[in-house]
Amino acid sequence: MKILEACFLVIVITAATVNSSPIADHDLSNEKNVHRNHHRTRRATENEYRRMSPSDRPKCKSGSTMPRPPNEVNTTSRLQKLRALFPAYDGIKAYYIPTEDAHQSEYVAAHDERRVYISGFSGSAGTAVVTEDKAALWTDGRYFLQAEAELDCNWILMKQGETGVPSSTEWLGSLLSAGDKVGANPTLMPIDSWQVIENRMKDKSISLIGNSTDLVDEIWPDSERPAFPNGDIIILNTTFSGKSWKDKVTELRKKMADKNTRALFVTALDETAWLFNLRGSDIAYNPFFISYAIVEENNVRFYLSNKTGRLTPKIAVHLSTGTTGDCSGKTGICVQVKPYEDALSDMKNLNDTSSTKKVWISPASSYAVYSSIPASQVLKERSPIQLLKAVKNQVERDGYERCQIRDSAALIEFLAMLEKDVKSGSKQWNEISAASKLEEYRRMQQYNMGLSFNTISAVGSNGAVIHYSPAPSTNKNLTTTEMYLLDSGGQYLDGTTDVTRTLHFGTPTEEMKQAYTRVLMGAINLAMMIWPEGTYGREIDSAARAPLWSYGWNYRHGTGHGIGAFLSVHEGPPYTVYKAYSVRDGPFAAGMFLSIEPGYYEPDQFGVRLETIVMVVKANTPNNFGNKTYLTFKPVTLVPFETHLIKYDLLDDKQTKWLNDYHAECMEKVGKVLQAAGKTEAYKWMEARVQQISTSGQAFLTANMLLAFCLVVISRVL
Ligand SMILES: *[C@@H]1O[C@H](CO)[C@@H](O)[C@H](O)[C@H]1NC(C)=O
Ligand SMILES: *[C@@H]1O[C@H](CO)[C@@H](O)[C@H](O)[C@H]1NC(C)=O
Ligand SMILES: *[C@@H]1O[C@H](CO)[C@@H](O)[C@H](O)[C@H]1NC(C)=O
Ligand SMILES: *[C@@H]1O[C@H](CO)[C@@H](O)[C@H](O)[C@H]1NC(C)=O
Ligand SMILES: *[C@@H]1O[C@H](CO)[C@@H](O)[C@H](O)[C@H]1NC(C)=O
Ligand SMILES: *[C@@H]1O[C@H](CO)[C@@H](O)[C@H](O)[C@H]1NC(C)=O
Ligand SMILES: *[C@@H]1O[C@H](CO)[C@@H](O)[C@H](O)[C@H]1NC(C)=O
Ligand SMILES: [Mn+2]
Repeated sequence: MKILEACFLVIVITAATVNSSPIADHDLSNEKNVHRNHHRTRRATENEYRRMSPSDRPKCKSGSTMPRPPNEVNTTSRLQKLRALFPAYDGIKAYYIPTEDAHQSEYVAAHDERRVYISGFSGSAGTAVVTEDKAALWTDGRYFLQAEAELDCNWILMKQGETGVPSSTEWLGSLLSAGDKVGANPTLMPIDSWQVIENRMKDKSISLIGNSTDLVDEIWPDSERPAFPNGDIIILNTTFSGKSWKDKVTELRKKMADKNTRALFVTALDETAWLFNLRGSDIAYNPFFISYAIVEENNVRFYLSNKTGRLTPKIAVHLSTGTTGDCSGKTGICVQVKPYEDALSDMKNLNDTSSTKKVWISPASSYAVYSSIPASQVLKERSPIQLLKAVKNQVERDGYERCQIRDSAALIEFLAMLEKDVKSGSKQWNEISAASKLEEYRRMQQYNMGLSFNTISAVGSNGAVIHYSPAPSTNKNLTTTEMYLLDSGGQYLDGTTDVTRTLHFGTPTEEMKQAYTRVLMGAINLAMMIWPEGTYGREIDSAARAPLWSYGWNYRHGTGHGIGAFLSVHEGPPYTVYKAYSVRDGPFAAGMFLSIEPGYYEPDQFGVRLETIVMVVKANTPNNFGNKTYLTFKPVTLVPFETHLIKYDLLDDKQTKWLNDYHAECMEKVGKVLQAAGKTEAYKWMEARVQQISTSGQAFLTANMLLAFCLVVISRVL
């Protein structure tokens, strides 16, 4: 349920950077401008904020006879219990409940779904604020309908981005008085969010305070709360990771020395998994284990729960640690394993006023981590692991290409079978049954470790809902008249995949072909792009949009995201998001992998998205102005496009050549595998799609035919 739009970080990024998230920092400057320019209207607005009430919502109006949706959650007693804790919590008047876990993970374990528990709203983005007599939930446009249904009539639904909707601090400002206190768990709130809320409320003399007790944890009975995950942990062999954890620690220490730091505090779960060459199963679709790490000049500490004894003797050997995890009597590099709960107190102990060296933390750390030691001792900068992880080593690159071939083969085999059934009508498929069958095909592949996100399997109008994920209530049958958008991916020991293809099993309309072709042209344009090193994704994103823009079309999501090596399907840097300036961005570098996924969505009719994973490689240019390396992309996802959806006459020669080369490579690498495995149907499906097109497309053929006709006529005349 959390993973609804797993594949849509790109949209989340856009939403977080462009839309007004209630607590995002970019919002702050907007708010200042609003205050300066519209000072006179401010009082009236504040009164309106104060009067906002759950009865503004249709089903909650007094006398409403609308039936209560079955997914609505009665939160009356939960809210009562929460409010009862306010007096002991230094007399706070309101409490923030964010979506995040302590590691700022994209997806959180069920155990950490505090905002879902308190509000009943189960979407992946939102912030709840509870005062002594009101409760409000902020979420963005993807979730208005879902929130309206799930929130009971204790809640005000704050529709972010709609006019007249206050930010959380504006709302609190209208309700509270000078000297009042607002509480939040500093372990769950990112540094920026905390500081933005704190600064905005300063004007009103309202303070934000933290307390090591989480109020939702206090009221959530163990009997109702999913347990702390404690999933199994496996060792990732260097035949897949390409580098031992010891070498990674050595590299990190060099980066730490360059920045004059004495310790690195590691918060992100994909970073601890990468660092120790371990993979877990605490979070759906992500091979992570809930943990922290501290790397210092002379020791390495690793914090995680061992309640289920998952730290096996094998892992102790892998980490060169004693079975007690304490490194005593060990010579050489060893990982000290400590209880998860000790991480923040150990961070506090890094406070060393005598040292000139700082402690390196990521800007994505929680405010609790940041405030553990004096700000003067903190270097708040992108974790050095981010870049080391994003630039894959040679072993990872090779593994990546191999897993993409297997994954492409699985998808092709599935699509060949699906098309045959849908066209012949011999078997009825729907969005859900198709997604689960595809999962079976993936799971049969070597090294498969499950899916990398919840499959987006969308027929017709469902494809136009960007965050769509099939559910029994919306499930549609596959037909020969509607488009089918399929966005899916797998986890493999040697890599992570994410691929989208859009299909039509009958005769598509002109508009469908126009949309498909323009999206394809955009994908090809970006894939062919050559740029000097140092370029950011946002600077070349428009190449993918140009064929849509020229037709007055566009799409409301980013064009690409980095992807992990048996880690998260979304990782940064790099990101390719037009106009989005995010601290998480970084320039493209050779050896990074990312998606290229433009789309077009015709509301209530269909959606088109084409997503291919590419590797950043050195380009062959005649010059290298500025002594720079010039870079380009090499596709590694190898699934052919739909020939009958392409209007070849729209493609220029270079685009056609790219398509021809791509299809030849699909045949060469995946076709071969299918043929060798005797998968005749799948091989034939491919063959029908990889026909080489002459470089001026249909137009060229027509001209040739005309010329031939003329020659015949002329020769007859002569
Ligand atoms: C919600 O639960 C409370 C008791 O906790 C009950 O009094 C109330 O009637 C319930 N509300 C609805 C709408 O069912
Ligand atoms: C934190 O809040 C809880 C719950 O209100 C309270 O019991 C506890 O004493 C508070 N702790 C501190 C250090 O104020
Ligand atoms: C790693 O893989 C190599 C080659 O397959 C194998 O020989 C070795 O035993 C593996 N190591 C571990 C710890 O599994
Ligand atoms: C983890 O738990 C197992 C089983 O209880 C135990 O044998 C092992 O020593 C523990 N490891 C650490 C590092 O605590
Ligand atoms: C850090 O240590 C100094 C000196 O021991 C102390 O005065 C200060 O309060 C500590 N800071 C924090 C945030 O714990
Ligand atoms: C989907 O197909 C099933 C099985 O043929 C059929 O029972 C059902 O009515 C179809 N649903 C729709 C919405 O057409
Ligand atoms: C580029 O590199 C060449 C050879 O290393 C050097 O001679 C030249 O000065 C450099 N040019 C610039 C602009 O740095
Ligand atoms: Mn993607």
